[in-house]
Amino acid sequence: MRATETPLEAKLYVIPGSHPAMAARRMLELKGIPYKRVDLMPVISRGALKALRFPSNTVPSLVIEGRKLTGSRDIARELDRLRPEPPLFPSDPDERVAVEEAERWGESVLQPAVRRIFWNALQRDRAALASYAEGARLVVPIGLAVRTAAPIVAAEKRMNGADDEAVRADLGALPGWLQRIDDWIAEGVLGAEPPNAADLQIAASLRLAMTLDDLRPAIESRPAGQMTLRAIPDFPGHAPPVLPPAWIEPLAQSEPARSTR
Ligand SMILES: N[C@@H](CCC(=O)N[C@@H](CS)C(=O)NCC(=O)O)C(=O)O
Repeated sequence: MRATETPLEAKLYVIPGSHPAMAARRMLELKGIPYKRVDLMPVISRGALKALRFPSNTVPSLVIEGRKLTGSRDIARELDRLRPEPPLFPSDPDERVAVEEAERWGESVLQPAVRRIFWNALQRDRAALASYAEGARLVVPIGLAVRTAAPIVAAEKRMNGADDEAVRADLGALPGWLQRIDDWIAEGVLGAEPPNAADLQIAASLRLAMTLDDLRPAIESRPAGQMTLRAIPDFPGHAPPVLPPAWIEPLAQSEPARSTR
């Protein structure tokens, strides 16, 4: 915070391992806004946020200066309004349009796809769940939360449409999406320092994807993976390979080291 800036008070509601919630955390950190984090259990979070009268029942939800906001994109805009430096959006109108388009795509296409892949993978190996709650303060002990998580994981898989067919299609589309992100980096829409709102939106999803050993090799060595690690260096959680090898094949073929391009 600069000497002339008024202190801001913020409380951020998250679910451990939530990628859009991580995007919001990084926005607050980059702007130097201290915040209290409230960790919620998935599914149960919905009732809690509704009872707290947020505009919607998903995380990230934020209370700042007495205002209640839900959604990573709304939060980015409000934080830029309250604390303009460093900006999350470019001041040049054309550049802003490009960043907003990448941000919108990141939220509406990549974010739900990574969520589907995540819940499908975690249903195959629930033991990995505990690693995503590292450092979280839940109302029940983490061990107990994980041991009793089967209905929650099943509900997430159902609510997010994370069935095998959808996830296989997501994995088939992922190489093209990674190329699209690499292209945005080459064009300068993404990848500058400090990260903009689209960097954080997209990096949060790729960072969660990189906690899955099935996906990390295809992402980490590309410009998209490097941008991700710069924008979001730390993300709790790790899942060993669990997805059927045939599903990963399109991704393995797209790994730069094996590419013929
Ligand atoms: N697109 C919204 C979506 C947020 C969203 O769906 N968040 C998930 C966690 S990643 C959530 O709150 N899910 C409720 C639940 O898991 O019960 C955003 O970017 O803020």
